[in-house]
Order: sequence, then structure tokens, then C-alpha cells
Amino acid sequence: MKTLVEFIQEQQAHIPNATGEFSRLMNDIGIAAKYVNREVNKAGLADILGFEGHQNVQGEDQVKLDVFANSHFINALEHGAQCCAMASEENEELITFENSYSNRGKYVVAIDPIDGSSNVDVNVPIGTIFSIYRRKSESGPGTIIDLLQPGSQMVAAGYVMYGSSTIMVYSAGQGVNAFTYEPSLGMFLLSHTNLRYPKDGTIYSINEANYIYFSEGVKRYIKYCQEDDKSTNRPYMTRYIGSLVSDFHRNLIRGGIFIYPGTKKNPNGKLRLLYECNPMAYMAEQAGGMATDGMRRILDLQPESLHQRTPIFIGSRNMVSKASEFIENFG
Ligand code: P6P
Repeated sequence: MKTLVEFIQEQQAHIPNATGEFSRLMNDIGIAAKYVNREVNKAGLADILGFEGHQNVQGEDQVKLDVFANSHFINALEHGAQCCAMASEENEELITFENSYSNRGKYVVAIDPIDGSSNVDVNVPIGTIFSIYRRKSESGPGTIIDLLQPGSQMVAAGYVMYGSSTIMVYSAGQGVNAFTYEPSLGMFLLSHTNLRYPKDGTIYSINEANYIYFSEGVKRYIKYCQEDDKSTNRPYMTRYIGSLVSDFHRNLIRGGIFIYPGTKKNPNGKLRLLYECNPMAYMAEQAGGMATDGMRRILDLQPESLHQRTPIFIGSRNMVSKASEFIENFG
């Protein structure tokens, strides 16, 4: 079995002029994920449930696990000194570090420390989502410009899913690989190599409770998924966990499409570009899939602010293309 650390070292060997800084950054994320994993696994016991008593930038009650995870990832990256700034779902403003070591860091990280935290108290799998960019500023603390880069500039992205087992899935541009956590060893072990979407899938994931607020194109695509046509394996199956990492991971393994579209109430949808849609879109493309906002490639979108939202259609290439046709033809 190959550990995450060994795999990262091996990948570094393929990167010309690699100096080990990226490897160190990835290992820092892996260490923080172990701490979070331990807390998630005892969430029901450690009185970690219940709301922290104040709200995060999204106006949502902050669950203690959010706070715990956020602080661990920030501390790990600050002390690893490879990251000069961060954007986090839990922090309204850009996160920079006072210590001079971090300010020499070459990278910046956008992170959702616990995505789907409202699922914690019903034991539905939750996840951490992260994306890594090279800084653009020359020196000193990172700046917001370093974080507002299009996803096409990403150097790596990944997620940790705290589910029936804990798995870290990431890509640094050489395909997507997954590492399952072995708690008795305290290590992430390579369990899935070069994950690829099946070109076609038969699962569609969307919260149909919002049906009346969807555009005509989305409504017609949903009906297309439900039509009886054995030659195209329809009707498809609908699967929706309400935890992005879980819905994404299932579709990556089995094939499928996840859609969180804009609605009449929320034209830009719900999911955040920087630390939810961009990292997932990067991994989807690395796995042979596709990710658009219904019309444009997610990774081409130019972010204007840290917490901006975007509609997202992501998954098996042929399914996303078909959905985009409906959006194009019916709006
Ligand atoms: P809805 C969880 O709150 C989350 O941010 C994602 O993990 C998930 O895909 C989405 O929101 C679910 O949203 O509106 O369907 O409950």
C-alpha cells in the first residue's frame, strides 16, 4: 500500500524544478484533515454539536465543527509556511498571516473547511473542499488578487469526505487519485488510482423542491431525465444527498450529473465559486468530466469576490453537454 506522503513525494519527482514546497503544503492539509476526521467521528459524543451561537458570513448558524475545522486548517497552513493567504467559507475577509515565514509562501488556498455542516447531526457524510493556486503578488502577505484567479490557474484541488470511511481525493494536474484513511495506522493509503468519470451516467442529482423556481431549460432537462427511453437508459435514477462532496463523489465513481442551478429566487444559485465549484470543476475535468454554469466553463469564470455564487452543472461529459443544450435552447 502506498501512503499519501509517498504518493506526493513520487508526484513531486515528475515536476521539473519542484522544491518540495507544494508537497509540504499538501501534507499540511492531510495532517489537518486527520484532526478534523477525529472530531467528526466523535461529533455525537463530544458535545461538538449545537450551534456556536453566532453566524458565519453566509448568515448560517455556525456549528462548532465548522469553527474547529476552520481553525485547524488555518493553523496547519500558517505553520507550514507555504501558504501566504487563504479564503475560507467561514471568514468574510481574506486571511493573511503576520509571520514572515508564511509571507514567503508561494501558494494561496481557498477552502470550505466543513461543507454541508448542517448534515453533522444526522450523520450524513460531510466534507472539506480545497483549491491551491500559485500567488501572483511578489512578496509579503498574500492579497485578494492572489485569490481571485480563474479556476484554470489552479495547481491542485481536492476534498476530504468524512463518511462511512474517510477518503481524500485530489488532483495536482496528473489525474485524480483517492486515499482512504486507515485509523489504526493514522495514514491515508492510496485506494483509487486515476479515477475517471464513466462518459455516460444514469444518475441526476438536483433538489427538485426548487422545481417551480427553475428556468425552462432546467425543467425540460429534468423531464428528459424522467422519460422512458431504454435506448438511452432512461429514465435515469435520481440521487440527492444534500452534501456536495457526497453527491459529487458518488457521481464520479458511478457516473452522473449534479446540478445546482440559478433560480428565480437566487439567480446565481447557492454554491460558492472559489471554494466549492472551482475545485470540483478542476477535479471533474481531470477525471474526464465537465463543469459549466449552464453555458460557460466554470474554470473560465473570473471571480469578482471571495464568496460569490455560481450555478453549476457538473459530472459525466455527455450528461453535462446534454443539459447545456436544454439551457441553450430553452433558457
Ligand atoms: P440544498 C450543503 O449545505 C451545501 O452547501 C452543499 O454541500 C449541498 O450540495 C447544497 O448545499 C445543498 O443545498 O438547497 O439542496 O439543501
